[in-house]
Amino acid sequence: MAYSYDDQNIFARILRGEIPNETVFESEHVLALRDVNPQAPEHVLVIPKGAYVCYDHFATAASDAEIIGFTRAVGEVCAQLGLEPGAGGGGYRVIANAGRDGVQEVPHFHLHILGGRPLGRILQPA
Ligand code: DGP
Repeated sequence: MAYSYDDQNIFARILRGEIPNETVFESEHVLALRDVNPQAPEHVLVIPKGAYVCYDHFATAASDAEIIGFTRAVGEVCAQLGLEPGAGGGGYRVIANAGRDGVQEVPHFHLHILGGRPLGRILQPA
């Protein structure tokens, strides 16, 4: 799938240092930051530094190093926030919105990590 990437999107601007953010983790390929409009006590966005529009774009076009780095970053963030159920945390939910039906607002791939309270069912009935 060919995607065109808008380099003026808000996360591209954050990655260029044009807009401040509350960083919780950073590595060669990844930035994790607190969501500006948190939906739970813990709400962190994990974004690749590369120019990928959504998850399927990242999954098909990113290098192995980027994909591994991204996946490891999710683990690091969960540990840092104390959410890991296997380590006594309450658990969490990971969400990736994509496109129109997924109600993706920012066209730079990101995972939401949410936790810190019971999150309810994943979807409401249509
Ligand atoms: P979505 O594209 O619908 O998966 O969600 C985009 C999220 O990005 C939304 O939860 C709010 C967050 N967001 C939007 N603008 C900013 C910003 O300038 N800074 C931060 N930290 N988060 C933002």
